[in-house]
Amino acid sequence: MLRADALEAIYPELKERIVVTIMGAVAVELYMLGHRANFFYLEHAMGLASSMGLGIALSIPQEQVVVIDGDGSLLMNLGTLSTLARYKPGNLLHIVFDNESLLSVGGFPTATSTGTDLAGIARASGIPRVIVANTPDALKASVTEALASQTLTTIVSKVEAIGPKTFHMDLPLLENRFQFKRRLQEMRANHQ
Ligand SMILES: Cc1ncc(C[n+]2csc(CCOP(=O)(O)OP(=O)(O)O)c2C)c(N)n1
Ligand SMILES: [Mg+2]
Repeated sequence: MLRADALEAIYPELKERIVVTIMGAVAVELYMLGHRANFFYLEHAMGLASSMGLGIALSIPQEQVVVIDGDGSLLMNLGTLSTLARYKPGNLLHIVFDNESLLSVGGFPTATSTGTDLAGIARASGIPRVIVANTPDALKASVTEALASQTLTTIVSKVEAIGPKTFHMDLPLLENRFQFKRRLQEMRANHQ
């Protein structure tokens, strides 16, 4: 499946939720579907979108947080799975798009192209719900189920190593950062 199609299928579930993505192709694909102040595209800090999502999920337990990760990014920070599993926030959904490639920097193959199984690593790390969803419909159903389950879930979706034609986003990092921070503050205030 194309990741752009997968994102389109789940966009209605993402729209109102706190979303943290890795940098590069997937950030642009989500941005092109419609930017929201509750979306943050984590540039530079490769591998740490799930760590940031964990911190937000723990500090705003009334809101659901969705992390959009990549195979290369997750492989760089595998310890995040054991940390997520240790704290198990029920309001966190971790989606990993596995294109077996460092697509955003030219398409070098990652270890998932030679057999590393990220869903298996997530299970062995203690993530309570781990789902593999390889079609847009299956992903949409898994996302809906995961959000309803109130249980920490990692969904791994194999996607083609195809990205957007342009990586241009008319949204500087700092603008996104301040906009997102203000939105989180509003969300927290709504629960006080
Ligand atoms: C510490 C660090 N190393 C390398 C990079 C360069 N870099 C940016 S995106 C990326 C690839 C990310 O791969 P993946 O998570 O699989 O996402 P994809 O590009 O395939 O969507 C790399 C290597 C970086 N930004 N930071
Ligand atoms: Mg990748």
